[in-house]
Amino acid sequence: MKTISQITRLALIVTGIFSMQIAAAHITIDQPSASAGAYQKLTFKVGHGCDGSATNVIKISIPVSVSGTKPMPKAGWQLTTNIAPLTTPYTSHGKTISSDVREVTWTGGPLPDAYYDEFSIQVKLPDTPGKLYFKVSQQCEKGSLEWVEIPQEGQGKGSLKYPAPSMDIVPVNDHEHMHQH
Ligand SMILES: [Cu+2]
Repeated sequence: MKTISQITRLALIVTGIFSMQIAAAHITIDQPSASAGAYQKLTFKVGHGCDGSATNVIKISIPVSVSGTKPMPKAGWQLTTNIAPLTTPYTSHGKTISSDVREVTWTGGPLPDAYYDEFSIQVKLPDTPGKLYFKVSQQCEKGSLEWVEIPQEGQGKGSLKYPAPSMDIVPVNDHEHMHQH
């Protein structure tokens, strides 16, 4: 016969496992690392809604060090971009580029909490190696989640409730070496 306290303990364990799964299902980038300066596809994985509510808007902020962003259209979602002038224009294919995409928004769905989906962009990554963060706003039929937290020096990502999706920009040679195995 189970006592009340045993049942409570079991419930706590189940809740613990469940919240671990939630933590593992944040919005993340599928590509953990890529070479500096590379033209790279980045896939943002949306693992859950807002506290059970279906997702109907995903908005990605593009860091200033990232250029030439091209979002991938998705069936059932309306795609919009926010283009802003650049403080430092650059040259691409012999043309001067003086403005760039700073925000990409997919509106539609809705993507039920029980399902999973992916949103992709193609970008030119920064030439400087380091950690790269993309702030994402997830809006749902009920409520919203702002994936904007950036860990402090030495702070683990796991301690953040709503970490901004991140990736590592590695020196070109390191990355080529990694893929030779
Ligand atoms: Cu999560």
